[in-house]
Amino acid sequence: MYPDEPETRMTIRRTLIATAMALTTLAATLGAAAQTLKAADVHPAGYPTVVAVESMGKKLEAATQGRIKFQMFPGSVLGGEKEMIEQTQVGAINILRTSLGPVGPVVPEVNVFNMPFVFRDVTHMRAVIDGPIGQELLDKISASPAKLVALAWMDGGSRSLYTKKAVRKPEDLKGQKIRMMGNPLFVDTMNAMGGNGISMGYGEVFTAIQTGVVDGAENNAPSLYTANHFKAGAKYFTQTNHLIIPEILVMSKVTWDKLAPADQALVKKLGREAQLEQRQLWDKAVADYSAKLKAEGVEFIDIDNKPFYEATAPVRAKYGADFAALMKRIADVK
Ligand code: BDP
Repeated sequence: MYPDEPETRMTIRRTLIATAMALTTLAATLGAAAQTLKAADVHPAGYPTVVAVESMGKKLEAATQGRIKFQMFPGSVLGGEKEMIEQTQVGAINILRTSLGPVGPVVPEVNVFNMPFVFRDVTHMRAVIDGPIGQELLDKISASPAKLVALAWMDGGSRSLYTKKAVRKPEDLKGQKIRMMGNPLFVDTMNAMGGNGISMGYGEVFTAIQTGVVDGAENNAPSLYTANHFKAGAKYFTQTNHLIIPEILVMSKVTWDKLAPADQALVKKLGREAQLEQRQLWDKAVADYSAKLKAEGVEFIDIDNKPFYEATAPVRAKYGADFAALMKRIADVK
C-alpha cells in the first residue's frame, strides 16, 4: 500500500491497526456485557403484567450470567402507552407490555382483536390467542414495518363501563362523555353504544373524571381499582363486557436485531413463560380487585349486554370488512 515506507514504520502501522481492531472487539464485548434492557408498563408495581415481566427479567439475567440485565419502569414513568409504543419503535424502550388498542393505529391488522364483541367471552379469547390465529397475529406484528417484535400475549380480561351515573342500557349513555383508548375504532364503538367516545391517555383519566371532562371510562376491575378511577367518582360498574382485548409483550426491533440468535431464542422462550405466569396472576387479580371494589362501595351492575352488542354491529361491519374471513375463523373457534 505504501511502497516507499520503511520496514519499521510499516510494522508499527500494522501493530497499531491490529491493536485498534482488538480494542474494537473488546469494546463490543464489554458493550454486550453491560447491556441493560429497559422494560415499561403503564401499570404500577405489583400489577400482574409488571410482576410477570419482572420475573422474565430475573430469569434472563440469571440465564445470561448477568450479561443481559433488566430494568422495569412501571406506572407510566416513561410516558403514556402511545408514547411508549413510539419509544419502543425507535429502541429507547426495549421491552413493552401494552394493550393492543393503541397498537391498532401502527399495525392495522391487530384491529381484528380490537373490535367490540369479537370474542364471546374471555375463555373464547384465550382459545383464539393460544391457537394458530394467535400465532399468526403475533407474526403479523413482527413482520409489519412497525419495528416491534411480538414475543407473547398477556391477558387484559374483559372491559366494562364505569360511570358517575348508573347505566343499564344504551339510552342511559346519551350525552355521557366516556374516555376510550387512543384508536378511532374505540371512539366509534362508544358512539355506537350510545355515549360520546373521547380518546385520551390512561394517565389523564383520573383527573378527567374528577373534573367532569368525562363522565366515565371503561376497563377491567384490576385497572379500575389500581388507577383509582372509582375514587374520582366513577362508582357504577356496568358489566357490558364490550371489549375483550388481549395485550402483548413486544421487543423493539432495533434491540432484537442487535441480539445474537441464541439470546433472541431465550427472550422468546422467557416471553412465553411470562405469558403463562401472567395469566395465573390475572385470574386471581380479577377476583381480588372485584372484591376490593365492592368493599369500596362500587356497584357492579349486571345487565343483559345484548342491546350493546346489537348497537355496535355497524362498527364490526365497518372495521371488520377487511377481516371477514378471519372473523369467521375466530367465531368458529370453540
Ligand atoms: C388497561 C390495559 C393498559 C391500557 C389501559 C387503558 O392493561 O394497557 O393502557 O387499560 O385503558 O386495561 O389505557
